[in-house]
Amino acid sequence: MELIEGHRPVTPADGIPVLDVDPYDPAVLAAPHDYYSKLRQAGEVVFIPRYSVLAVGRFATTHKVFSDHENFVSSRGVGLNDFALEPPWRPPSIILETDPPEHTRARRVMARAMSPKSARDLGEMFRDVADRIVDRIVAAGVIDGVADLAEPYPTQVFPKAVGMKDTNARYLVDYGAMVFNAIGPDNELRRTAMARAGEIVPWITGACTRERLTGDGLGAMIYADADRGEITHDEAGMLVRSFLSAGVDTTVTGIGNALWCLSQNPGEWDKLKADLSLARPAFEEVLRYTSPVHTFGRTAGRATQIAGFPVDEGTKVLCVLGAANMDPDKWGDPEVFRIDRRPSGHIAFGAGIHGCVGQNLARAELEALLQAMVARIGRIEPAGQAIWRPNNAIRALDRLPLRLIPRAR
Ligand code: OVV
Repeated sequence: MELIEGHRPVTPADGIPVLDVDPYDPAVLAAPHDYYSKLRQAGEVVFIPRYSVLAVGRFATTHKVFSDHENFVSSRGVGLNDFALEPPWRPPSIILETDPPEHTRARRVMARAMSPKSARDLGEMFRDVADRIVDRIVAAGVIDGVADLAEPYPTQVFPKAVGMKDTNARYLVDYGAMVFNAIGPDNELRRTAMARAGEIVPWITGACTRERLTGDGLGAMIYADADRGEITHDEAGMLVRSFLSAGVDTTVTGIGNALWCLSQNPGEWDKLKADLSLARPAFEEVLRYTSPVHTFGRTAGRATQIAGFPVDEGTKVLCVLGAANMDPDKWGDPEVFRIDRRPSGHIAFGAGIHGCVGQNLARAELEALLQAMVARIGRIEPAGQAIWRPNNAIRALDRLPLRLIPRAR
């Protein structure tokens, strides 16, 4: 049978609305909100003929499908390719692209490495690096929020946290772009990112070996679990690869998006300056408002249903997290960025057994950074046009010109 984007084409059940849109058109990826509202308005679940997939974007339904690991599996890939039909571009992740019971062991090991205590222990290092970088950008005055802050900070602190002996910020960011573009169709974005694979993948694979890791980082914790027999040593290497796949581009994006939100909403920045305890809630609102991971998929592992409509086994379902986090039925006024909204239950980190296992670290990184910024910056002003960097799974900025006005001391 002819496959579409590596999966079996489906015939949608009677009554499922058809949405004639290309969610992976760079123009849609750069400005997705019109697509998000059409998706939510069309129905509980829609059929997108261009890719022969179902898609969900209303909050309740997206949450339900995304966390229903029994009916909607991850082991067949969280992108358009069905790993049961075609081999994936790299050996599948043993945490992202697996189901229980295999998933459970890997998850336990990773959850321990990135526990709240682990995040607390890393706080001082995060603060030191944040202080140094923010000193530098305040002195510069006019900066690119992406090149001068969003990329340098995570690409310094995260390899340190993992315990990488040698690192390469560009490779880490570009590997992230490959991993996340690979979630989408075989389009220009994916092909351009993948063109770098020959150079980057061997470097990444090498960086995951025990010899290239210090004895005191998160990577060493994973290998120690292998020594104890909880996982194999090969699996430890695969989990270190997961750190490098999921830990860099996501936080780079979260930081860029946070700077964008705060520069566009000076009143919210003032609120944060007046009350630093809003640093964490502010980041949650950035996550809800911008959904750094905008879309991940699932595959119906058996015949099932969505909102009462029958769904065939093998159906790919796009879970549009960005649309769900902007659903007015859930949030009332989703278009308003309010740092004290406390949007508990947003699904920017996903939900259920696959919910982001690194979220404690992401929050700790952002808290340290926002603290360093509040201590030194009075105002953050746009200094030119913000430009988005389209990616099949991530909503990230490419350029963010900013003017930083130092805080009066
Ligand atoms: C893109 C992504 C997200 C989460 C986990 C992984 C990758 C992984 O490689 O495990």
